[in-house]
Amino acid sequence: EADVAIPAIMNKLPAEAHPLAENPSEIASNIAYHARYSPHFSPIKFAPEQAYYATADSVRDLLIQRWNDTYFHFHKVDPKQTYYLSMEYLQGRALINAIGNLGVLHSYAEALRKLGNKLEEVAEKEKDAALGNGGLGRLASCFLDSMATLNLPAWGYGLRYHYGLFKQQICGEGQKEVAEDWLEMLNPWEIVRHDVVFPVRFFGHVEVSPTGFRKWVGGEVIQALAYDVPIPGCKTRNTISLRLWEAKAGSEDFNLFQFNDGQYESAAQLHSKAQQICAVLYPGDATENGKILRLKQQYFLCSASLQDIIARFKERRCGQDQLQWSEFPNKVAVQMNDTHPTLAIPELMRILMDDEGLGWDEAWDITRRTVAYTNHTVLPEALEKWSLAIMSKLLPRHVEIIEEIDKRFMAMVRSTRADMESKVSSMRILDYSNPQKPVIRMANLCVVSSHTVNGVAELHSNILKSELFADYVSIWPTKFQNKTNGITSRRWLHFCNPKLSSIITKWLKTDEWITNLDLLSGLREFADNEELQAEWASAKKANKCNLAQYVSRVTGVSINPDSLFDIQVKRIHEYKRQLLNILGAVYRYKKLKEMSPEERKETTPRTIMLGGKAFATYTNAKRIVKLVNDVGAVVNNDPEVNNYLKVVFVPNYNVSVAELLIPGSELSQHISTAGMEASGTSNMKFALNGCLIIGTLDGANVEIREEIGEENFFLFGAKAEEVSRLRKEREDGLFKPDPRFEEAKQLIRSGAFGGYDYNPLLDSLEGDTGYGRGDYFLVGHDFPSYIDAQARVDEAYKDRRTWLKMSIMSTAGCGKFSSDRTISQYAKEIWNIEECRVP
Ligand code: NBG
Repeated sequence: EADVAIPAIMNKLPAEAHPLAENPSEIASNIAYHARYSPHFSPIKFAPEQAYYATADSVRDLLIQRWNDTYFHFHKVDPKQTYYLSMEYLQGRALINAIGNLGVLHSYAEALRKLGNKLEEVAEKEKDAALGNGGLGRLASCFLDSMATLNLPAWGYGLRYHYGLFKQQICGEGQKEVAEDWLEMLNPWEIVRHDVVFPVRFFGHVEVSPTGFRKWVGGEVIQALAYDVPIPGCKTRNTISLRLWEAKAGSEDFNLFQFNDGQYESAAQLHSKAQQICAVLYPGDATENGKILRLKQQYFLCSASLQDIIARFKERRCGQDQLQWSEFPNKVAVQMNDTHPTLAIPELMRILMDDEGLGWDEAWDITRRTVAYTNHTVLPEALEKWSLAIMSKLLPRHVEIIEEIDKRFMAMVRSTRADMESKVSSMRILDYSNPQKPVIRMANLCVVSSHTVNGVAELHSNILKSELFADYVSIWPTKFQNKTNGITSRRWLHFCNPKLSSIITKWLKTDEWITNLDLLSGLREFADNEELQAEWASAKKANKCNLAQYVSRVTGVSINPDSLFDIQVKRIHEYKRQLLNILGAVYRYKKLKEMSPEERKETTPRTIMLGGKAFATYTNAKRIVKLVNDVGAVVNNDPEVNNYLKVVFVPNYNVSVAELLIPGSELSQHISTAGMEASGTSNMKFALNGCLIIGTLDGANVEIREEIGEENFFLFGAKAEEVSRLRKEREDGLFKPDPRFEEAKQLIRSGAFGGYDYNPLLDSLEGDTGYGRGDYFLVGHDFPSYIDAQARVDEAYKDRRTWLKMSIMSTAGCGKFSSDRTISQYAKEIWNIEECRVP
């Protein structure tokens, strides 16, 4: 009772609204006001959950004011503006980030204290906005933070999924997926814009007028309704928008006659179709229905966003007699985050030609100058291909436009580059290699139609230029760029690791590093300093204890905060090689078992933590999750070794879990097969928090190692340029497995970790099974050098001072990996936009 009643202090405080309060007393009375008059709860409660909503409501007032100021300022100045189109955003929690960026974190903490609550406890009540799946979605969220902080006129567009991806539960069978209920309670961070609604058509047919004018008609029309999530910049008033579209049907689509006749389902048919569109991220696409739904989602995002962009372009030009469409690319930059928003290309063409009456050449010139494409993967199975048949059914007019782009592209190559005739069939957009089932290659459509194509780390961009897109490079040598990914230092150091953050501020004598991460290099001169090392170690220890508590709460496993915390968290995928990690853990277990008690005491105690979601239909990934859990169950309960080794699977990895894991980590694993991880961004987050990396020369690891120094990085494994030769050797039977690799596999096959049949999973590491390409990911080849690198880790950890120095050097070398750096490069080198700061 005591903690649910309104605390006396709240009755003493005037429950007045001071919407723009920034001092603790006014904030407290503002929170009290929202607790009483916001209608979400029965009135007398003020437990942390209600306190969270009242607090969020009060922060929202601040955000809305700044959002309005920003919108009007952009409207007045009318700068060129970027629109970032992404199917995914992994926003995580918003409260601490918002009050932190607004510069009122301490005032809010104080205000809540006055009201008898703790900010950390209140903040814990927020559910993660998990509208994404992995690095690509989190990158989009980091980018928004940087766009706002850099005062750039830039916005994000996405979809408002009701159930996100899924929530991962771990049970005896391994991973279980359940719907993510992040919207179950109200979401205080969104503002519904009932006046921003656009119609989006599906199916139907193309009508041709007597003058040859083409128009798409009929089919079903769903409404896109805008929800704005304000994104505050750090140390600025600028607050931009993440506009999320919700699908709905109108009252005119509700058949009252049928409903009263008892035909409830058919009466509200369109309403239920609308609901399907924003139900979940990446619905299963094994069936044709599933494919149509995914394509609907993609088109829904593109069409609604482009209509909105065009409406704004017109609004800012109202009063002008004639719209200068050629001005459009000077005012609008559209960035496609991977191929999911590719339909923005034919949609812009369609609107310009069919609705605005422009001719092909003019529409094409505008489109090409407007759109740019970021590639995030070279995995062939991840490069989207859509069946022409399905696309024709759902978007008949867009297929005409895509066919025309394809035709003109081929004609251009043939007329200007006769030498490339043999390449035309692989470069063109439509793929007729199976004439019964032609497909549209979305990446090819992006490359042909964009003014700029970029990769996300040096190595990845080079692979794009020399392999995946090599033929296009010979046609358009200047179209391809690199933009190495980055992360926001606000969320990924300053807010998630306040202890380390204060130490850094103290030693650098400024907190400027929060918006100028290069300043971290100033820590290098103190890397040997004993006092800094002691402070550094004590912050790490506190974060480890915090993490240990969490792990014990969610898994029941108690872990030793003095052991080496070794973490690998990311989506489960064979190329990311969680299997290498767990085989290494099994090998370590076996060696510990073989040791005498005295010998064991000489080893470095380890806690190996893994986490990540496996896609629901990806069998081997799910087997890996189960294997980690099964190995943990045996190792953690083995009294002979469990003081020296624990293996823990951390369930439901998401942004908030990352915010706990990363500050408490000492070693993290980024061990993908070289050439396969486009960049990785968690590698940057770990390194920034003083965690050392064991990794391959892949993705951004290469640049991280360059920046922090090779002596501070545990390197192993094949290099990207060796991979195809090694695969060939493997196919030719020339591969000789290391006995340690055989031992580890054998122990699993022997049933030491329970009765589940892991043979199919392990077989993927042998001959011609799994991917059908026998250990395609080269786990066997890299295993011995991985084990050797792990031995170097164990040794290094015993030398506390050297380890601390390496840890400080990691943080100090991470300046380059600020998303502020990445976004300023996009702004200058791709978007051509400039700062537009609210006065
Ligand atoms: C992912 C890559 C990561 C990369 C992120 C962000 C996709 C398709 N790609 O390596 O696998 O860090 O994108 O660029 O999700």
